[in-house]
Amino acid sequence: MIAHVPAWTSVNNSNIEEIVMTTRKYKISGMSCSHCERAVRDEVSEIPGVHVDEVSAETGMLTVSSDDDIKDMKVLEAVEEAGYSGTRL
Ligand SMILES: [Cu+2]
Repeated sequence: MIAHVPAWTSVNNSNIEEIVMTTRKYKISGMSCSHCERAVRDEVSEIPGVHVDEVSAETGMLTVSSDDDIKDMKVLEAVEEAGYSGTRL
């Protein structure tokens, strides 16, 4: 298990509004190497407001976060666009 420190932990210094992050995990099948990870990362990163925290061919896990709603359909469509299939965990 790789410990992951979210990118936003050091970002929020504002007292004006609290930023609530949503994190979702997906299981992706078919990824076998770093090129697969890159393909998934690139496609999912194109979804406005969605940040890819982690994608691993080894575990088949995709973790994304957003300060807005995350639409599973959009994420899974992007995964399919990259050539893989995924399910929400
Ligand atoms: Cu590959």
